[in-house]
This record gives sequence, structure tokens and C-alpha cells, in this order.
Amino acid sequence: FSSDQVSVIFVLGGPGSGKGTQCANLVKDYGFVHLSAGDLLRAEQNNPNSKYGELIKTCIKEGTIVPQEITINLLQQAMEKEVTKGNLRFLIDGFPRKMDQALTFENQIVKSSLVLFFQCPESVMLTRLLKRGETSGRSDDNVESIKKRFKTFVETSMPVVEYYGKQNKVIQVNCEDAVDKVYANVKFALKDKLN
Ligand code: UP5
Ligand code: MG
Repeated sequence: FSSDQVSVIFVLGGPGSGKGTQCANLVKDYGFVHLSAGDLLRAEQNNPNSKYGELIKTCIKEGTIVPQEITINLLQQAMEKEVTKGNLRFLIDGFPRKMDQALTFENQIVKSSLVLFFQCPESVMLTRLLKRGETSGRSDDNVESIKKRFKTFVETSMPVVEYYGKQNKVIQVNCEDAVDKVYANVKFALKDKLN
């Protein structure tokens, strides 16, 4: 895609920081297309025709990163489908979470315009995820997997945020507060960029 045509905002933040929740708000008000890499991987995991089902399942449970080719392919397909329909503004949630993904995506698919980064203490994220785990059915919403997800986030995903920080592309939003308050902060942070 050409970045004149297609715009991409990466939405990053720790597990349970509220990426999905706030993306849903932005979709409602601003008509972005929201693509969650995690959701695409979970759908692929449940696709009986996929040869990656087992691999994805293991990575998600262990909180490790699925090989980039798989995730980028799923994102590209989903984007192509939307672009055909004339939808050109994307929020890509939970991706890139490893440096190789960031570099490949921007070289091969399209450059991101900015990064929305949700800052949240682990204790808050842990409480949210355990609560969600009571009903979510997600295989990684349990203490053991959550701890692994936190570790991967700090060691593997934060370097991506720092990389974009050096390019002055990161807009950081604190998301400890209630959903509505966080959303107000998101809108404020993005105010010159939304229309
Ligand atoms: N909640 C949200 N905001 C709240 C607020 N302000 N106050 C109180 N509660 C709030 O929110 C989580 C929970 O908190 C919900 O119950 C919500 O109601 C509540 P959500 O909006 O879902 O947060 P989010 O940041 O989206 O959390 P999620 O669990 O989806 O984050 P992860 O980054 O861990 O999960 P993701 O689906 O992106 O990835 C899962 C796995 O897929 C990864 O661990 C990895 O194994 C794999 N993956 C890859 O390998 N590669 C990728 O590129 C992407 C994923
Ligand atoms: Mg999510």
C-alpha cells in the first residue's frame, strides 16, 4: 500500500492495558478499521484449514510471539479486503510487538503514521485480565500465562515502543483510569490527528 492512500496507527500497550476497548471507541466515533493482531491469530487458530493452528495455540498460551510471517500475512489479507471496500484508515492493535515485525511491516506493507501507546502498571493490568478471565474463555487469561505475557511485553515489545519513540511517533496515554476517562485522554492526545 502507499502511505498516501492508506494510513496506519499502531496501538500498543501491555496485556490488558485497554487497547481493544479504546479502539472500539475510536471506531465508533471516527470510522477507523480496527484490526487486532491477537484476534486475527485467534481466528486463524480456530480455522480447521490452517496449518498454523497448533503453533499459534502454543504461542498464545505461553505468551510468546508468533513468527512474524504468519501475523503479517493475516494483517495484509485483512487490510486488502478493507481497502477494496474503500476503507483506508487502520488502527492496528497489538502489533508490532517485536522489532522484526516492525521492520518487515513497514518495509513490505506500509509505514505507520503514529503509535498510540497505553501506559499501565502491571498490577492494574493483572486485575483486569483475571477479572476478564472469569468469562473470556481466553487460554491466556490465567495467572501463569499473564506473567509470561508481561515478561514478553517488557523484554520484546517495549523495544518497539522505544524505537518509535526515537522517531517522535509515539503518543503516550495513561490508562489506569476508568474507560471513559481514558478515552477522553485518547481523544485529547489525538486531537490534531483525527477528523
Ligand atoms: N478494561 C479495559 N480498559 C479498562 C479501564 N480503563 N478500566 C477498567 N477496565 C478496563 O481490556 C482488558 C480487560 O480490561 C477487559 O475486560 C476490559 O473490559 C477491561 P482490553 O481492551 O481487552 O485490553 P487489551 O490491551 O486489548 O488486552 P489484551 O488481553 O487483548 O492484550 P494482549 O496484548 O495481551 O493480547 P493480544 O490479543 O493482542 O495478543 C494475544 C497473544 O497473541 C500474544 O500474547 C501473543 O502470543 C500473540 N500475538 C503475537 O504473537 N503477535 C502479534 O502480533 C499479536 C499477538
Ligand atoms: Mg486486545
